[in-house]
Amino acid sequence: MRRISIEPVTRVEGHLKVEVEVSDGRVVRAESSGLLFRGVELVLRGRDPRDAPVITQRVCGVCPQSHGIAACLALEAAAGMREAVPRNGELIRGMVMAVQHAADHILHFYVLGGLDYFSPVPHAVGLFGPTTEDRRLVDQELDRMRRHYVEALETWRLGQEVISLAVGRSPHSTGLLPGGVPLVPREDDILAWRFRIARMRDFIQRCYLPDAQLLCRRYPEYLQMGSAHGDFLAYGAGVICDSAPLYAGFLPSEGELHPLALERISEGVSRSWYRETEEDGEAVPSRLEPMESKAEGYSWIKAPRYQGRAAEVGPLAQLFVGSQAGQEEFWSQVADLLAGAGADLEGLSSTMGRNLARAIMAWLMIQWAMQCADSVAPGEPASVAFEVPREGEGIGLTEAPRGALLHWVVIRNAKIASYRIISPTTWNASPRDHAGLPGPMERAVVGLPVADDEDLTAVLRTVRSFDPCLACAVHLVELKKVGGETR
Ligand code: NFE
Repeated sequence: MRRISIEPVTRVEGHLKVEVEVSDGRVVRAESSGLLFRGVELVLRGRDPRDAPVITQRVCGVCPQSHGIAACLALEAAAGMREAVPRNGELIRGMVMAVQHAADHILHFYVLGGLDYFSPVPHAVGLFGPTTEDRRLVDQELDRMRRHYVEALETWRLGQEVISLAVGRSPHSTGLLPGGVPLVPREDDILAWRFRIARMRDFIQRCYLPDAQLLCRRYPEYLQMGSAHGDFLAYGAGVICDSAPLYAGFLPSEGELHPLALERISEGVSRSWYRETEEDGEAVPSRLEPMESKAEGYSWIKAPRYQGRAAEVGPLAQLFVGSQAGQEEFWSQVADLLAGAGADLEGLSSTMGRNLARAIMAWLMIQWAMQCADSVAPGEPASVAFEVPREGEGIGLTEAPRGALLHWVVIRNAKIASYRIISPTTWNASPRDHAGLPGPMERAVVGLPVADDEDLTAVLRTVRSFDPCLACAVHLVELKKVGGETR
C-alpha cells in the first residue's frame, strides 16, 4: 500500500489537496481536502441585506455572477417580491448567467482540465500540459487545438464584455441588485450583446464541441472510468425565463427523478474542521489550528448530503436531470452531440463524460443566452425598487457553472441575521460524512489505475473533470472569545 499526496492540485481554483492510497496499481481510498477557509457569511452578519449580492460576488472571481444572482433571488424571496421583478430583469439575468456558464466552460477545456490531454505549448508538461507521455492527438490536431486555445481566450473575453455591458462589469458586477437590473435596455445594447453572443456561439459550435468530442474518441477508456456512482442534484435556472436548458431535481443512481425538496439537504461536519455543535443552525469551526483541533478532520469543506446521499452536481448532473425533466427538443440536441463523441447517456457518468457534458451545456447555454437577448424588450425597465424587509427569510437557488448553488438569508430588524451558502464544489469535493460515506470526487477516483504505483495521470484527469473551485467551496469561519482567548 502506498499513500500519495497531491498538494496543491494545480489548474484548479483555490487550494485543493487530494490524497490517495494505492494498492496493486489501483486507487483504493481517497481523501479530498479543502485547505483554504474564508468567512464571507460572517462578514455579512449585521449588515444591510443589500450588501449581500455585492459581498458574496467576492467569494470567487470565476463564478461571481452566480453568487450575485443567487443573493438577489434570496433577498427578493425574503421580501416577498420575486414576482415583481420585471421580465426584462429576469431575461438579462438569464443571459448573464448563461454567458458566464459558456465562458467558464470554455476556460476549463482550453486552460484548466483540457490541458491534461493537450497543451498550447509544444512539449509542455505540468502546469501547461499533460503530466504524462499519454498524448494521443496527432500533430495536425495539436496545431488546431493551439489555434483554438488562442481563440478560446478571445471568446472568454467576449463573454466578460457581454456581462460588463449588461450588468456593469466583470468580475464582481455592479448591476446585479435585488429588484432586477438597473438598466433600461436600448436597441443598441441588445445588438452589442447579440453580436458577442453570436461569436461565442460560433466558437462553441466550430471548435469547442468538436474538440471535446475528439478527446472522447481518442481517450475512450476515460468514458468508462471515474464515475462518482451516479447520484445527481440540480437546482435549475432560478431566474424565471422560458426555455432555460436547466431543470431541478434529485436523481438517485437507482431510481427516477425526485422533485427538489430542500428539507432533505443536510450539512455534516464530522470530518471537517468545525465543531459538531450547532449554533443558530450553523456548525461553528473549532479553532485556528485545524490539524490539532480535530484529529479525524481533514478538510475545511463541509459535507452536504441530499437524503444522506453524496450527490454530484455540475454539467453532468444538469444533463442527467435535464434528460428526465426536459422537453423533447432539449433531449434530441443532446443525443446527437453525445453520438458524435461515441458516447451515450447511460454510460456518461465518467471522467470524460463530465468534460463532454460541460461542452454540451456550454452549447445549450449560449443558445439560451441568445434567446434571452432576443426576448428583451427595448425601452422597458428591467428593475423595480427593492424595499428592505424588517423581517424575512429567503432562499435563492440557481445553477453556477460547476453546479447547484444555494444562498439562504435570514433578515431581522432590517439587517442580515444569518447567511448561508452551499456552493457546487462543496458538494463535489466534500469529505466523508458521519456515516463514512465519501464525497463524489473521493468516490470517483477509487478504482482508477496508477501505473507503477506512482503515475497519477488518471487521478488528476478525474479530479479536474469536476472543475473544482475551492474558493467557492469553503465559506464559514467564526472566531470566538473563550475565557479571554480567541479560538
Ligand atoms: Ni468559484 Fe463556483 C461555480 C460557485 S464552485 S467557481 O461554478 O458557486 O463551487
